Amino acid sequence: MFTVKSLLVASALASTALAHFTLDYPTSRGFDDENEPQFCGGFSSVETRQPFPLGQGPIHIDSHHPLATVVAFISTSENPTSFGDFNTTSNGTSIPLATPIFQVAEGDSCFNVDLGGLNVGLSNGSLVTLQVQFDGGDGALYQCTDLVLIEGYNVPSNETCTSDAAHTNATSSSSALPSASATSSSGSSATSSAATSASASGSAASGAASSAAMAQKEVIGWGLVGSLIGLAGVAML
Ligand SMILES: *[C@@H]1O[C@H](CO)[C@@H](O)[C@H](O)[C@H]1NC(C)=O
Ligand SMILES: *[C@@H]1O[C@H](CO)[C@@H](O)[C@H](O)[C@H]1NC(C)=O
Ligand SMILES: *[C@@H]1O[C@H](CO)[C@@H](O)[C@H](O)[C@H]1NC(C)=O
Ligand SMILES: *[C@@H]1O[C@H](CO)[C@@H](O)[C@H](O)[C@H]1NC(C)=O
Ligand SMILES: *[C@@H]1O[C@H](CO)[C@@H](O)[C@H](O)[C@H]1NC(C)=O
Ligand SMILES: [Cu+2]
Repeated sequence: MFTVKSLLVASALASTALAHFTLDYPTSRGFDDENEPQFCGGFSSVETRQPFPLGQGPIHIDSHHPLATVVAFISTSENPTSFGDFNTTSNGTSIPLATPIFQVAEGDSCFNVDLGGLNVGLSNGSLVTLQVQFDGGDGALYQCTDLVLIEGYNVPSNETCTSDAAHTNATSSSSALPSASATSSSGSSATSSAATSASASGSAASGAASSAAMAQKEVIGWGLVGSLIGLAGVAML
């Protein structure tokens, strides 16, 4: 029994190790480490919309990986259900990425977006969903937050970026668009915009992206092993 208990503990630890990154401001729809590779981190419904500046506003994330590649993009759909909804508006206008592709170190990072400046017709009161794509070497992960854009909205003063990671550590310009792979709504094939744009710009991030795909399978494998160990434990108890 002692061995089984050890295995159960090991399985719990393996799951905890998947706590890849969190979106801390604006508040995320939700966080579930196992589902973070999926569209919107597995949270597919719109949550309470938070006020957010129509002009420059800050986004806070917390990375649990030594080095990660990050990009943010928005949907102007009131209920986005696919990566394609983050690519074009309802009338077919392309939506630029909300940030350059950039890198962050482990821990808290802050970066600014200027959603009104994307020139996709946003104005005071516009409803958008912002999605952050993060790749720390074990595959692309996602978090979403639902916003209502307010002209002149003042964010809480402690949320203002003291250093803007998106512009300090950019590996590409922000003119790239979410790419073809963004059609898929499955997490694994949706390494999407960041990976494609990064390789187009010749960045080292592309290598990271392909090794990330393999690493992601490894993570899924560990999840299965964990579940099997868990089942075995239950059966023996
Ligand atoms: C589509 O919508 C955008 C934003 O509202 C607007 O600027 C653009 O002119 C529209 N384009 C067409 C083809 O209707
Ligand atoms: C923006 O909209 C809010 C309500 O949605 C309103 O209270 C505010 O006055 C508007 N601001 C401007 C500059 O129009
Ligand atoms: C700002 O303050 C709020 C409320 O005290 C807190 O929940 C949040 O974590 C703080 N944000 C930062 C970036 O420290
Ligand atoms: C930029 O990336 C480096 C690691 O490449 C990291 O140490 C640094 O903190 C990052 N800067 C910001 C503002 O996140
Ligand atoms: C995204 O927009 C670009 C540019 O308009 C287009 O080439 C691409 O096919 C679109 N991808 C999706 C998934 O809609
Ligand atoms: Cu991770």
